[in-house]
Amino acid sequence: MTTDKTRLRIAIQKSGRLSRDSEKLLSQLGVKFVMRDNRLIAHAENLPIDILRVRDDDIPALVMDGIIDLGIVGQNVLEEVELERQADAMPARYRELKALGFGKCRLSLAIPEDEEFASAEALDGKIIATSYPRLLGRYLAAKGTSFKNCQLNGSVEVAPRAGLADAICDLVSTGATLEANGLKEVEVIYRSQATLIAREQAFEPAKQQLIDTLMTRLQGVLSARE
Ligand code: PRT
Ligand code: ZN
Repeated sequence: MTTDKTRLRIAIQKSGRLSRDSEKLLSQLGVKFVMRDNRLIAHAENLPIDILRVRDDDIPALVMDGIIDLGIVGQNVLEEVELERQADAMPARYRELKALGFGKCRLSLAIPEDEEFASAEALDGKIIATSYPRLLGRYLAAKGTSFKNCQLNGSVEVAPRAGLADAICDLVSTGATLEANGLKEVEVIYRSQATLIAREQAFEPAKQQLIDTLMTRLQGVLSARE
């Protein structure tokens, strides 16, 4: 299956914490589609829309490069990629159309539960394991502090016990993962939820009209939830 450029392309997470809510939201916006297990692309049956299912980490760059028109992604991933691309002088612009109210979590500093926490500044020069070194770096830099990066894209919570890091900076929702690993949350550095983004470049009139229709419906869906 291929996708044609005149159709509106929307990227969502293929399989993960945002997938079900993203698919549900598209249905609520009146987009009719059938997701076949492993397919990358689903063509909407009733509108000129193609849905692309990819890793969440790939969504920001696809939108920033203008390859995809719209994307649904966590603000945490979006801003981390934005900072990374800015540092690499790559296209990093997009429009945030609407925060969606699901996928809520916080990015927090956590340390072994038997250790005292004075302040984020007291972590200066310590090794911190994280998948979000740029968000963490920005937060600490604003406090005049720096850290040694231990980049892990999974199993971040085991790093202190494994002797790899002094602290971690990871996503938290219930706190159960931290607790199970003998860690305590000491400072929230960023709050996140899923958000709808659009590429920066203007759309041709037909696509823009379709987006306007979807946005009007989205307002309705979000206010009905309140
Ligand atoms: O395969 P792909 O790359 O697409 O998926 P992924 O494994 O990178 O991402 P996924 O599906 O785990 O998360 C997608 C997005 O969901 C994240 O980028 C966040 O925006 C959002 N989200 C919301 C979360 C959580 N809540 C969350 N709790 N992402 C991850 N977690 C993890 C966290 O990393 C930790 O391991 O859940 C654990 C903590 O949960 P609690 O409940 O024990 O505190
Ligand atoms: Zn991912």
